[in-house]
Amino acid sequence: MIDFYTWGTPNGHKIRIMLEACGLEYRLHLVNILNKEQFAPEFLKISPNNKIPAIVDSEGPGGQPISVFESGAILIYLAEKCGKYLPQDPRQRVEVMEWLMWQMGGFGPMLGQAHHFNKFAPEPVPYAIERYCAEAHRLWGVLDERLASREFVCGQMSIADFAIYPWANRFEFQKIEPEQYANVHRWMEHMKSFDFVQTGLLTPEG
Ligand SMILES: N[C@@H](CCC(=O)N[C@@H](CS)C(=O)NCC(=O)O)C(=O)O
Repeated sequence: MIDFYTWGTPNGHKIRIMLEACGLEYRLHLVNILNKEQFAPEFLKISPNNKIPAIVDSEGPGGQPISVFESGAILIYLAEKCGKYLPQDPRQRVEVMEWLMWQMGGFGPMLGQAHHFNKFAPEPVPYAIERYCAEAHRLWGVLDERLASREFVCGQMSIADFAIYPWANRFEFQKIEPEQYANVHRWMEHMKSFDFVQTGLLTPEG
């Protein structure tokens, strides 16, 4: 059994999509980050950076429990546990790692800033809005180019798709119209057609 600590945000959604895609049994624990529940001492024991998502797998390596924080690490852990969505072939595997790291290091953090300055900042900061909207467009352009010749980000469906999709799906917070990026738009429509993706996005946010 996997205890899954989450909230209704893109980083949480990506893990739920993976759990659903792999058919893993899990218990959902909502950590209300608006109420600062991520700072509770019990939660910090499994997620020392006070952020969702985190998991505790009662049947970790050697049959012993293990906790994992950081969504990229959780996706890799679950992919290795299930033997799915992370190819064994070294060249294919490195491609999935590249695009997972692209999401973890760029697409997520930069779009997170766009969300903040477009939706949540207490006052408008034009320089920041311009900077992060421009970066959002640049990143969507990179993804669009990548998807021009592929059905999924790395050919076959992988944890890279699960990591990237929930961020793309928040396009309105980024002032992006997906139709502007035809290949991303096609891929998003395809991703959305999977029941496990739909369920993965269900976690409430307040
Ligand atoms: N690099 C982390 C980022 C996680 C993250 O930013 N989580 C946000 C919600 S999407 C959070 O828990 N924020 C609460 C806080 O910063 O106090 C990951 O990918 O797991």
